[in-house]
Amino acid sequence: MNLLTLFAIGRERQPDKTAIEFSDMHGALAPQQLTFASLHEQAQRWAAAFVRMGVRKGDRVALYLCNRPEFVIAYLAALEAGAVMVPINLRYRRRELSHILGDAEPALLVTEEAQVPVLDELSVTDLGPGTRVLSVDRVDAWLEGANAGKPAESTQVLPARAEETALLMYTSGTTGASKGAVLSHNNVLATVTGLLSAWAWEHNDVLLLPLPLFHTHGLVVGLHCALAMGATVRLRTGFDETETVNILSGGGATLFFAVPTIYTRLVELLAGLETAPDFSTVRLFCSGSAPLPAEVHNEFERLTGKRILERYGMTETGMNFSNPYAGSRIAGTVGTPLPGVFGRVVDAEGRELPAGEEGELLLRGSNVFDQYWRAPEKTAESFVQDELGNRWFLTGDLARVDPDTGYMTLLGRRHELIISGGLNIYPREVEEMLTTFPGIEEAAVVGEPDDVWGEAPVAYLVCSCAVDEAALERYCRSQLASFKRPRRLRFVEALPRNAMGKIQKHLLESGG
Ligand code: MCA
Ligand code: AMP
Repeated sequence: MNLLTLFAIGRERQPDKTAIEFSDMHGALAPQQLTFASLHEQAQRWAAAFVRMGVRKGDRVALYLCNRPEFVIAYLAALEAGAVMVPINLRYRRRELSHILGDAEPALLVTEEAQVPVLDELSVTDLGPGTRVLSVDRVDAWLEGANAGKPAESTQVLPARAEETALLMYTSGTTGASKGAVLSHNNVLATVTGLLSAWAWEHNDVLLLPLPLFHTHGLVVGLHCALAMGATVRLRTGFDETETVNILSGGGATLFFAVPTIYTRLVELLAGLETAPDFSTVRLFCSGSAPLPAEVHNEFERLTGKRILERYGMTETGMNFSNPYAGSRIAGTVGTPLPGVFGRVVDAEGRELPAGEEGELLLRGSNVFDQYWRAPEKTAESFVQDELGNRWFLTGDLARVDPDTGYMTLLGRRHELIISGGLNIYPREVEEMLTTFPGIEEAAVVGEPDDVWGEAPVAYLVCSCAVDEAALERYCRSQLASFKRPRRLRFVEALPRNAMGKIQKHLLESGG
């Protein structure tokens, strides 16, 4: 079994049903509807072209695309061609792109016309000599070119085995540069099959999906489950409050998956309406990727009568814990392990702690990745073996299991990760970038609570001369994805350090 065989089960149930209903909230792309059969047929044509262009089994095919049907076609085509798909965050700019492309060395980079200005900034070295760039907006031209005069049998590819790699997903690294999590078909299948049963997916489900397909949440939790079940995805290029409320109250979706920031924004909108919209046809609202504040959880229920199901996952592991579909969903918790996932909370010495005590969460299960791409040392640091020889992944998340309910609460992170609107920011990366700006000698970036984004990065700067804030802002925008840009700058004489010279960030976080 591989991902394509799982998707075939969904497709063959009702090939003429709508797989993807797409509309672009920005109005730049035309609305589209694709049936399962036509999605499959196009993916096969694209796959044949990919193979004829030289994509071989195990090669990487990177996607730098917004949410649109062509993302799904290109992804399925990459799998059909036996390749590994590398999704890239669309907000990434030259420095971030250059790192990922240099590390993944894709044979193909599939993109769209709207991204050409960003890609134009890349040099040949950024891109790598072996990477060919294709725009989905010029698909006819390259399909024709690739297929001209080549025999059809040259495109036959052996189906991927379960242990072969399906996805290379980049996740922010504690050391600044992001690292690629290597996910096998098996890893992803484990998450998908676990969720299909845990959340009682049905083939007549309709999922409204505003989340980007370049992250696990949109791609695996959303798209994969729908394809496997033969359910329809209403794919959006982003989140629009009003359209969301209209679709959900108009019987247009049975499922809605989002990050806490989206629920915060929905609550704000709903609280201002004179009459509460009727969401009775939506059977499940899910939240994940960052902590859902209990206040938003409860307020959403008060306004809609619907209790959000909160779950917990990671790029490296797919989904791990979930509140129950049938049963009590407790605010501030992520519930219990999904089928086949094992969790253990340990102290600093790695000893397992009893329920009720706080420690780092370790995970194992078929869903857990095997290694970071081309980074054996980082891989080795990220796993420990127990007395029985089981390999546990160190999540870096601090957790406690309630001794009465057995539900887990996430308490924070061992590393300094900031999560803004469901997107990860590693302070070290921002700090390193800031100190390349003339006049900035030292920088410390910390997360501060933010009503909408959950957390926002704030930079404390030690400067040798006056710094032009507007110029610094422009510089940040050119060097970093915009969500990583510090939202506030605080100029200080010196950063607080301990006797070892290490910056004491907790003093900055408390405003000291
Ligand atoms: C957009 N902006 C942000 C963020 N998103 N700033 C901080 N944090 C953010 N997350 C800024 C832009 O830079 C821009 O700033 C301004 O907001 C408007 O941008 P726009 O694109 O219009 O924003 P939006 O469409 O309203 O986006 C908000 C969003 C989005 C829908 C909440 O951030 C989003 O899709 N977040 C979810 C990402 C996700 O799927 N995460 C899962 C990964 P300016 O105007 O200054 O330029 S984690 C995961 O997959 C794990 C496994 C898991 O458990 O799920
Ligand atoms: P990523 O590296 O993008 O895969 O993000 C994974 C991280 O998001 C996890 O290690 C958690 O810290 C965080 N996360 C995901 N879901 C939740 C949740 N429901 N509550 C709190 N944190 C979460």
